Amino acid sequence: MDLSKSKALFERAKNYIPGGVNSPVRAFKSVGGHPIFIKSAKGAYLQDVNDNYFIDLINSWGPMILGHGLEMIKEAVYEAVSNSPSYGAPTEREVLMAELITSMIPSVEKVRMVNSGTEATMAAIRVARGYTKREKIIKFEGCYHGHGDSFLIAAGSGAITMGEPDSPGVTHGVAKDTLTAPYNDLEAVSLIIDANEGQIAAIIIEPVVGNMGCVLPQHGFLAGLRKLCDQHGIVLIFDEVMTGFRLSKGGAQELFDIKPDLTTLGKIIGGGLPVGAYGGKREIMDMVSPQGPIYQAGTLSGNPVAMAAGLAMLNFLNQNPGVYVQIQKSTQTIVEGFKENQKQLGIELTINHIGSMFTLFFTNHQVLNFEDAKTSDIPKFGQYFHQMLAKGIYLAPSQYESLFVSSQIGDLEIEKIVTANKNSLEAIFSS
Ligand code: HOZ
Repeated sequence: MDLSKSKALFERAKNYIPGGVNSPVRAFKSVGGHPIFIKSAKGAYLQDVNDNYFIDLINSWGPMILGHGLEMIKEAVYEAVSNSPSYGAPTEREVLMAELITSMIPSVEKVRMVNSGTEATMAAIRVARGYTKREKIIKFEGCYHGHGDSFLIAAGSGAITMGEPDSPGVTHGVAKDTLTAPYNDLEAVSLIIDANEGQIAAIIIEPVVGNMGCVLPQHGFLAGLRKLCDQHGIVLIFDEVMTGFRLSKGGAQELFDIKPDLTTLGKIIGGGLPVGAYGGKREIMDMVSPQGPIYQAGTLSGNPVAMAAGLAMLNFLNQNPGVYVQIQKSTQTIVEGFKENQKQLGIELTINHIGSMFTLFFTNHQVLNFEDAKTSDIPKFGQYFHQMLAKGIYLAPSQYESLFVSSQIGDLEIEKIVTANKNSLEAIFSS
């Protein structure tokens, strides 16, 4: 496969962009080689600058749930942009968006639009702190909530693979207010709360983790957190930047039937454009400026073009729940195919899977938390990644990420993915 143009672009980029990329995971550092530069995408396929085609199993880290190049998104964007791309003043689309989000996620009674998931999580903990008048937060090892200072403690995603889960530049003062517990360990959370009675403002969690690979909450874990938060007056924040509108119309919280106090959203609500949002209980959200004293603002928040794309996406998902059934079925078929491949090859690897998210871990250990995820054989994952890439399948370039299936992945693509998986595993494990 000719990747020469990507290689050349990466060399140029490294002169002017730190590490040659605008987000670390993309640099392929943990799998080796150089990133693939994309020039276009349609349906289930990405086209790179050398005109290679790849079946996309990242889908912009989640939001392209309906695949790429959708006419309805393009039309919405063209229509919005034909006026002015930004006013810095309220528009009707923001009202429509707030009405839609609150109707699809009932725990969100009021919502504030921002520009990314990172902004959403940073604002959510500020609001939780202002509301409770407490300073500490609890997060989970291997969970990633964007690059806000408070979250770069035992952080997942690129922070793991770049070897900096506790980033330099985060002050001791900030770090001491972030307490961490292992995912799926209710007892550890309870002990932390007891040791810091009356000081915990919020527990923030990915209700289904995407950022240490896909990791599922064990039965009773989320309900247990809800109970602990109620008992101790702690704000429960679900970071649904990846799972919102993906695992179901109402996100992971609908699937597991747990209502958080605050929810953070991102990616998908911009239909691929840069958007985030945070929202939740009226009583808490009414603390946000200008209604309340907790300050948070942004000129591009609720941007008309992003709102137009997001409205097209969310309206479609709201009116077509069959999409969820379809992508879950496709993902199930892929996962079953992978399991069958392993059986035939006599290999035992762990696959975590829920809805249209899944991760193949290069370990036979069950993966319930970050320590488990770290038992994965990372060099083997790197080999697998490149085997799959050479066969035209574009995976997340890190073991510690989830894969995302879109509705454009049909029988033909499923067959290609499953066959590529078999041939890739065979090549790795027979050498
Ligand atoms: N942190 C994102 C996934 N967990 C990756 C973002 C990107 O590189 O686009």
